[in-house]
Parts: sequence; C-alpha cells; structure tokens
Amino acid sequence: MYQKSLIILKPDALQRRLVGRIIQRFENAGLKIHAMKFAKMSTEKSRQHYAEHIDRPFYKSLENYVTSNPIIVFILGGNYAIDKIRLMIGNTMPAKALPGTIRGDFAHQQRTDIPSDETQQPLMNLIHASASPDEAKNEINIWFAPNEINDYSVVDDAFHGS
Ligand code: FUP
Repeated sequence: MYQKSLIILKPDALQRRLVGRIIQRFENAGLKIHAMKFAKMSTEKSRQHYAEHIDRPFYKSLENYVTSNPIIVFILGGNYAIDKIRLMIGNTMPAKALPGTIRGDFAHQQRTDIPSDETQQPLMNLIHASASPDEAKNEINIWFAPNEINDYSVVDDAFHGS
C-alpha cells in the first residue's frame, strides 16, 4: 500500500550537518521525495504540528528547540512508508533507539536519558516522522499546499509499483 509521510529534519540535524546523510538513507531505502522545503518553524506552526503535546510539561522546551533554527520539511512516499520510516528513525528517546536507526546512530550521545520535562532541556532527537496515516494526512496539510506536492516516476517504479 503506497503511503506518504511528513518528515522534519529538526534544527540539530542542520546544525550538525547531517542533512545529506539522513536523506541518503531514505533514498537508499527506495523512498520517493514528493515535496521539500527549507523553513524556520514559527511558534504558531509548532502549536499546530505538536497540538497533541501543548499541555504536556515538556511542550515549551520542545517549542523552543524546534523554532530555534531552520528545519527541512519534506514528504516521502513508498510502500508502507509510514511504518518503514518510523522504524528507520528509531525510538523517540535517542538513548533507547536501536543501532542502525537515525536517532540511534546520530543522536545517542545526547543527554536524553533525563526526561526533558524534569530538566526543561529539549529532547533533541534530530527528526520527526508521521506516526500513522491520519497523522500523516493532517501534518501534510499543515506544511504543504496541494500544488507543492508532486507525483512522478523514479527509476525503480517499474519494479515496485508507485
Ligand atoms: P516522536 O513521534 O517519536 O517524535 O515522539 P512524540 O510524538 O511522542 O513526541 C514529540 C516530540 O516531543 C519528541 F520528538 C520530543 C518531545 N518529547 C519530549 O521532549 N519529552 C517527552 O517526554 C516526550 C516527547
């Protein structure tokens, strides 16, 4: 089943020059880029994107983190892409993310063993990816207008279907 997922490379991904290496993993996995933008997240967008977390104790530190510096937002598509990408990014808490995952490989050293709501330190985990089809639909609407999303063929479509 072909699915689209909304991905955000958070400020630490850009500040640590990890953009190329992260996107390379998605291309290697056979996922297709349908839209992409470089942006700075406004507090308004953060409140929309993280609406379910607004009342959580960690929300303010999360908002400060994601609005602090530029981000890259994009849509990836592929067969069962939503679950596949969640597996590729790993556990929310990088210290618990498996080796081989993006968070496990690139963010393990961050001090994320301490719950961020106690320290008010942001939980810097490099990347966001939609967790379910409903979430993906909602997040794609938040970040992209329909005319910014492109469907097109890539070299392996003939083998895998699009
Ligand atoms: P994920 O879907 O893996 O990004 O995780 P969640 O939707 O549960 O959380 C969204 C963001 O809130 C995380 F990326 C980091 C932040 N967060 C905290 O700062 N502290 C927490 O205890 C849980 C989440």
